[in-house]
Amino acid sequence: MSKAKSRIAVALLLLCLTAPGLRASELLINGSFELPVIPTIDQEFAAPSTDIVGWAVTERTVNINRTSAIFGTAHDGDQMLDINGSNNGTIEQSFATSIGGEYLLTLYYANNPNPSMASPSYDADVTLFGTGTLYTEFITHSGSTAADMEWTFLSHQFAADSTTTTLQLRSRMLGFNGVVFDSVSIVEVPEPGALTLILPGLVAAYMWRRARRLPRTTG
Ligand SMILES: [Ca+2]
Ligand SMILES: [Ca+2]
Repeated sequence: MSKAKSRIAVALLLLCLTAPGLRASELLINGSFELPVIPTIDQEFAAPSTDIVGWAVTERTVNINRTSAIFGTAHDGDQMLDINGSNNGTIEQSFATSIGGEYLLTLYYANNPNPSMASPSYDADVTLFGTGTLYTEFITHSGSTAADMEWTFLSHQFAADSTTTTLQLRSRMLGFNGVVFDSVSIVEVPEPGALTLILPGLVAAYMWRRARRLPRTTG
């Protein structure tokens, strides 16, 4: 392969690795609820508050709980969200979307295992708003203990219908303990068209590697 062709192959490879739409970059800020670092094992945030980085508490109260013998183990990092502070809270985050673009929401949920003020089960809504309601899921969880949170996975792919989409987590019950959330993520799903564009680059890179390897094995 000539030097010029090699250079083109390298350029195509770099394009493959950096092409927008192929890398699943995170659209949410602080989906693991690690910020702010709370000074004790739990802290309450009352509406209206934007003290939980990236999020807005819009109704009543929520807690951030830290991994501990009372609150169990966060799914990721050291902190998690209890959607009930001392009562039923709501928290939201808006993010930029492209109209018609496909996105994937993933999160883990459990329930606050604190035996004090325990309920038989814990209820909350997970909702996505665009121009209207794009998705809403009523979730219920029970059985979490500090030793085993029994984190449950939720995922949902959706098409955005506006330039801003809002994720809302909302408690559906009174009380000090609620559904706990962690590892909340939204990423753009690559369009099939992006892969078609990128395929020739991958082929060129493969051919270039082969061409470089062949002289060594034969010579
Ligand atoms: Ca976390
Ligand atoms: Ca609480």
